[in-house]
Amino acid sequence: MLFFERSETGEKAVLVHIDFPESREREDPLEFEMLAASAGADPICIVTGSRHGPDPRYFIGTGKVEEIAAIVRDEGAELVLFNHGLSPSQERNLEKTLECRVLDRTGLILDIFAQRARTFEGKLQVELAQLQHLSTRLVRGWTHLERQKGGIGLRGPGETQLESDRRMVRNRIKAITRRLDKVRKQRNQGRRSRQRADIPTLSLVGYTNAGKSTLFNQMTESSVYAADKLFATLDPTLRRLEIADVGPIVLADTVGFIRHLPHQVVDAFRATLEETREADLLLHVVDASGEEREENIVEVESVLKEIDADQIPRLEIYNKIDLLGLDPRIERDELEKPIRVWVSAAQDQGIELISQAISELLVAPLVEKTLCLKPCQGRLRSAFYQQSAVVSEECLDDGNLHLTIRIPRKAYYQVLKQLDLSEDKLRYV
Ligand SMILES: Nc1nc2c(ncn2[C@@H]2O[C@H](COP(=O)(O)OP(=O)(O)OP(=O)(O)O)[C@@H](O)[C@H]2O)c(=O)[nH]1
Ligand SMILES: [Mg+2]
Repeated sequence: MLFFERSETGEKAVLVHIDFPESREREDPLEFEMLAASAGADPICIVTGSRHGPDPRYFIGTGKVEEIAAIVRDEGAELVLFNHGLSPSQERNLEKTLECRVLDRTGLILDIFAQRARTFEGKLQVELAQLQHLSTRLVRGWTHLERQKGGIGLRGPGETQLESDRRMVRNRIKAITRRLDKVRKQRNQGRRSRQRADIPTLSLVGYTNAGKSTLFNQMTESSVYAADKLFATLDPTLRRLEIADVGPIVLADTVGFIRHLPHQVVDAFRATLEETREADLLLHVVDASGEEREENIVEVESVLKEIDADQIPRLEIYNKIDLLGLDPRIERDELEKPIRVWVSAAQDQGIELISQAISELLVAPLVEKTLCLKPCQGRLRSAFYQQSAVVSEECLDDGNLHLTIRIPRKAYYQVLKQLDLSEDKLRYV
């Protein structure tokens, strides 16, 4: 057990972290401390231990339960936080014995989400996830809600408080789901019109606290909430900006990833991830100074795979180089393609290199060709003129025409499609 220096602001909390040496999913006690602080709790100490597997009744052994109960009593703690998922009955048994509120890792993360959500959609999503988490905990014997005497009009004839609580939760879940569907439809329409306008969308992704929002601010010179807290951003925040040689793009800031994100939460944040899934380019922001750098990269990559975003081209942004004493630079592969940009978002170092790399990656490859057109292909000729794609033309004696064009690949294929032509029907010089 380890006592912390205290800030004495939030709710006094005892943290519990158990190591399961045989399990693959090992949580990090330091990250847990940051999570607790991000939720606004005031951690007074962390109780650690090691087990082969969780105890079915209390998750931890009875010896540990007594140890924690003593701390709760002596220190007047208001909250016990577990760095693990607890079953509803474990949570209930612990609350009864410790005589104190108990929150598991999912509950803790949801609480942070609830405090940070900014947009209507984000708030709805968090509430939904919280209700879903709560509904599994509304079972007989849940003492907090089982007040036998309910108010008039609060319950139907013969209905217990528990049943009416359940019904209320169910109805609320339905109502929120309906509203979310509506909000999502509207957002999809926004996305579709962006696609029609052919504006490339870039999404900042990365482990929580990597510096995505700070970078987003630097790139857009807007002020989005950035803070040294986990999950500072919850809603996809979109801004339009101009990139040289590319034109307008839409940049999206997204919620940070974290190891073992509880599944309810992943579902709840599908909207944020959907935005990512449809991006043209992902900027993967990495805290280059972080001790867990490699593990975090692997974690982010695996989440991207989970949401089917692993095929999207990637540019890595290694951030916080000021802490490593490095200079900003673009790192390239053997074909000179930018793969990684080293920057400091907070110190405004290397931001222009990011724009340069984006521009190199996004500028459409050009088609530069000379076509031999027959006199009957006048429509094709004028279509290229309409696109300002014609560099020169030369009339031949046989009535044919040599047309030299220079046009972005995408526009080239659009022209062919418009005229219902396939490439192999054309003659090149
Ligand atoms: N030293 C240093 N700190 C940085 C740099 N960029 C960001 N930070 C700090 O890192 C912390 C996290 O930054 P955010 O921009 O909120 O991180 P984020 O990735 O958006 O985090 P979430 O939204 O929580 O996922 C803040 O305290 C920033 O000031 C940098 O280049 N150097
Ligand atoms: Mg952020």
